[in-house]
Amino acid sequence: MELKTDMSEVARQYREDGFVLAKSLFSEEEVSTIRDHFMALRISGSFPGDMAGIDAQSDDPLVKYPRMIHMHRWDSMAMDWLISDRIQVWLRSCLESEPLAVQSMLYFKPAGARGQALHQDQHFIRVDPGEAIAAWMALDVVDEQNGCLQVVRGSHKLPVLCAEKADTTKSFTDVGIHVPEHLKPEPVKMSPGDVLFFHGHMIHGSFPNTTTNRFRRSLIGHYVSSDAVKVADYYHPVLAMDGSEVTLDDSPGGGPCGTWVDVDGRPVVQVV
Ligand SMILES: O=C(O)CCC(=O)C(=O)O
Repeated sequence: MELKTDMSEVARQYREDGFVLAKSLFSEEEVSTIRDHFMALRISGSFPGDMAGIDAQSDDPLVKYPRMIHMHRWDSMAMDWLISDRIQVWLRSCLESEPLAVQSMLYFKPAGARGQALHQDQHFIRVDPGEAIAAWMALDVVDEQNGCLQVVRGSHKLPVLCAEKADTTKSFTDVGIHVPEHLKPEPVKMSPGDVLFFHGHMIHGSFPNTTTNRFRRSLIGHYVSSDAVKVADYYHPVLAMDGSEVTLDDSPGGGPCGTWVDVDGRPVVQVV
């Protein structure tokens, strides 16, 4: 008997925790086609945006397998996935409105690769008004050993926090945010074809891939809600879910951000 997902429960969980997991949204066969396609592309040469955030002087496995960015602008498989019906259904339930697509990415994260410091996507996307959301699909079994996604449950209720210098021995990006002791990141173990949907304010990132022989590949889409008027320049052109372009204004970077302050012995965020 086919078990139907209760989409009102999906919406409730997303609002409560800032993320929700869609198990087996794509089949093993679909995932293996996507994985083979992007591995072949990666091995074939370089693409715009390849080395973003990576120190090319280091002997880093990510220099050999840098992430791909905005592939949907030149690759139909990426576009098909980004605006696929199954992704749309979950996005609509989480956002409770129509989504607009702003980015695709593919992380290869080979054995030994650094992770990405904890951050909030809204720091980069700057959607205004409205909210950002990510769809993060595992292309391998992902666990703590190969550097699965780490999420801070409930942190989507925080404002955008001020970026600080990240530890670049563990992160390929050099900015991250400080997370106080009481907000522990938790690992999200996933199987190929599972998709994690998470809020643009939710603190997330990943730790290094400490295995010697396993990739941690993931296909990622970023979206904003259709009440958006502005997004950061980098995310244009913005697409409706039928692939047509939607005109939004540029959102300036460097808006207000929050820092942790101590109030009566409790850490709280103060926006400056
Ligand atoms: O996959 C990762 O390690 C981080 C991905 C991420 O930060 C994102 O998709 O926004």
